[in-house]
Amino acid sequence: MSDITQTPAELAEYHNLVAGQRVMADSGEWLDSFNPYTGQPWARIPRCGASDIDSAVAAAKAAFQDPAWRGLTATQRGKLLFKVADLIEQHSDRFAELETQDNGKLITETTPLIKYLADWYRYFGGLADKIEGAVLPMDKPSNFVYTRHEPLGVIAAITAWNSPLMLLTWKLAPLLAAGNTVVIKPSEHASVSTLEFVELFVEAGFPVGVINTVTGLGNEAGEALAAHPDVAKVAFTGGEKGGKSVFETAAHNLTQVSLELGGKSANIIFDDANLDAAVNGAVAGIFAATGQTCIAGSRLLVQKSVHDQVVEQLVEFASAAKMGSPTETTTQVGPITTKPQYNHVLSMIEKGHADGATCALGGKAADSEECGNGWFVEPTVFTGVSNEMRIAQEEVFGPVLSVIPFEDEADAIRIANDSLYGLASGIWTSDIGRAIRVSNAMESGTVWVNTYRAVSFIAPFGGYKNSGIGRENGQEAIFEFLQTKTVWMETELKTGNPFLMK
Ligand code: TXE
Repeated sequence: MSDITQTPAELAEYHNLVAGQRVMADSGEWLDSFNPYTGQPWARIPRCGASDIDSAVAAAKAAFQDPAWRGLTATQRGKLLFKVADLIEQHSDRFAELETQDNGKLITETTPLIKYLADWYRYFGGLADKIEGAVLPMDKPSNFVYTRHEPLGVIAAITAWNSPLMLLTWKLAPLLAAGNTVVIKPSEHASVSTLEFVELFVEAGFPVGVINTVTGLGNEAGEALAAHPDVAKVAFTGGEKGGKSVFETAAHNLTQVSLELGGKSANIIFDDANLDAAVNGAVAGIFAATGQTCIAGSRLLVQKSVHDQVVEQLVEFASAAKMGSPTETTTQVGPITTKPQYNHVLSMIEKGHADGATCALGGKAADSEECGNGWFVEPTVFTGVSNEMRIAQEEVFGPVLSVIPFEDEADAIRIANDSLYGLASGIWTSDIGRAIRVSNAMESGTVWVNTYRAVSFIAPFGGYKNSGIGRENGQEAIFEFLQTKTVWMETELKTGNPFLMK
């Protein structure tokens, strides 16, 4: 990402949506958006600053108070979300192509993934009018007391580059169902799909100002948004560093936060597992999406008795993975999305070597003809990794696997939980008792048994420990964007001692 003010005419030009208008940055400045396969800029997006954020938040605040939105029933909000779902299905191929061009994720993954997002809008659209308060069985018989769940106000949705529309949807569907308005700040590395996506909400009939976007750098647009006093909550997906910064910034205004951060997930293969399925799951965990997922199973814990067999199968499988253009349907491993991330992945590989791990596969940048001018790193497997090494403790966010041997169940649990992170874990075993015991012992928000990298609108998702705060997906996700009001009514008017608590 380079910041530029003059742009060649052939770059596609995208604008933000603020108060129903398409706008550029007040400064007139732009940022290039790169295609990771060509290594070249293909579009440009506005580089917003504090004044742009002020306008977008003001629009969202006005919309929150406007009867055009505030006056809708939950059922009506739900129907708007159903329309969005239909529009997503109609246009999903377009968004899949945009996202693949902008962040290099395989078209074979973006195509079904974007279509699947429609289900999030149907699920939360349906949930909108099922959020019920309660009449409380009071201990004070003359009081009639009930609760209501009310929206928070303006939400700042700050998203990452690895799956822009999915990460956005995990926030947008519940927050809109709950009746909030939003200012979206997509990643500066992959904003384009979001800027087109919000058009669907305009077409579906969402009132002006309910959905706004601001593009720009994290330490400019992102920070100004998190610091804005009229933002009620920041819903963030990104790295630990950005997440901590948002948390600190938001604290000044006591703004609420939910954070979906990184991980160093343990994928554990026991010797009683179906090894073909387990190796398949290990590949899915680390080489799918070129390892650029928060749930990457980047630590593969393998029981010593099957270690060599697993490593052999794994290396054979991964070495056959086809790298190439993300738009080709036969490609299995695409480019790294950004140049800084590419450099980071290579630097982590250096740390693996320096700390004494054995490189069993890959271990360097890939520059074959199929890789074009893209930022490619070979699928990499380190063996002989101990859990203290930096490649076992720090998030790589790339196709780099650390294989760590273990003795027995207790040893596996100890190593798996010896991490600052706790987003997800995987367990491969055919022993049901072990599956339950180890699942219970995992310090992670998600545990997959005999599967990996599965998500759904129905299933809560979020991190233990440094992997985050709050939950996305599932019914509880809507409560991230609601606050409870308690209403007290006295049914027998009386006067008493006003100096005592009633
Ligand atoms: O993410 P950032 P980056 C991890 C991965 C990667 C690292 C950095 O390990 O190497 O994070 O990636 C905005 N105030 N993940 O730099 O910076 C930013 O503009 C407000 C994990 O791309 O966290 C973008 O919109 N906003 C991850 C968003 O935060 C700020 C996905 C995420 O950017 C900000 C991607 C600030 N101070 C990377 N700083 C996951 N959990 O899936 C940044 N932003």
